[in-house]
Amino acid sequence: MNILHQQHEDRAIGERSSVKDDAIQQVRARIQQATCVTVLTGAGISADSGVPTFRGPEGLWKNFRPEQLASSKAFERDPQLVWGWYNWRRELLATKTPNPAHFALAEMEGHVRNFLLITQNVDGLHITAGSKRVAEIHGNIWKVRCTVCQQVTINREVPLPLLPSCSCGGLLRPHIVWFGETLPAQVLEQSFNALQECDLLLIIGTSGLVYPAASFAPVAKDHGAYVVEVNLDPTPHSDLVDLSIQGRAKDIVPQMLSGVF
Ligand code: BV8
Ligand code: ZN
Repeated sequence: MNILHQQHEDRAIGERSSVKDDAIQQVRARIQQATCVTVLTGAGISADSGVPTFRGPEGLWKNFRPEQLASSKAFERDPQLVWGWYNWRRELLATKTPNPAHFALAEMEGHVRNFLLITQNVDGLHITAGSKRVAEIHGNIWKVRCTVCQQVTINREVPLPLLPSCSCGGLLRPHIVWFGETLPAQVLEQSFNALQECDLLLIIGTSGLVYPAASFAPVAKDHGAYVVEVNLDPTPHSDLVDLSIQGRAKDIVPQMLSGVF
């Protein structure tokens, strides 16, 4: 790389980082002004904790299409295979801890009167980081539900028996929303209210491909919210949002909140 090109490259990097710094400064100002903040997170926020994302290179679905495992049809067909997969993820997650992005959001919650963190993640890391006002719209991998009496219990046993059963004798399943299953009405209503009322929506680490979560940003935008996206790669939302900041959540999110409160 010749000197000129190097200088040009440095200038571009310099320019890019100054653009990013300006963007982060703008978000800080928006957070300071905001009275109602909603946050939407996806697998990307947990990537920096070593949790594989769904569509990333080490993505969970690398070998399996989502429908093959995360669906009631797959569970009816072969509950042992589905439980084998969820046990593998539970063992992996049992060794993972929240990263600075999770902690920054838990910190932020303490300073904003109207706040809701909507997550697509089932890893429970937001709650572990101290977030309280959380809507886990796709469920939680540490909860199980009986397919007979529908009782929901928290179970952090690792590993679980391959076909875990309930006290009533019924087969347990992960208390998770599978593809083709509707989201619980309560968290959907809570989420849509927060999207319609917020004056700032932060979208962090999601590819924006899975519905209904993929429809949330337009709802907030249509109700006048300022929408900011933080993601490693561009997404279908990047043209819709007011500000799209590319980078790692563990770096960008704490910067967005530093010095604000
Ligand atoms: C339903 C639990 C009623 C399981 C999950 C409309 C149009 C088309 C299809 C549909 C539609 N409506 C419904 C559907 C069908 C389906 C759907 O959306 N299919 C998709 C594939 C097209 N939706 C459903 O089935 C939903 N139910 O709608 O019921 C109904 C039913 C039938 C028909 C009509 C209506 C249920 C969806 C929920 C399924 N369960 N999870 C489990 O976890 O085991 S979804 C699961 O996948 C996750 O929870 C998450 O939602 C999604 C993965 O997306 P992301 O989290 O965004 O992760 P991904 O890897 O894709 O992206 C990570 C991003 O992070 C990347 O952009 C990357 O660049 C970035 N990143 C990486 N590292 C970092 C980073 N960013 C920052 N920092 C880093 N370090
Ligand atoms: Zn039962």
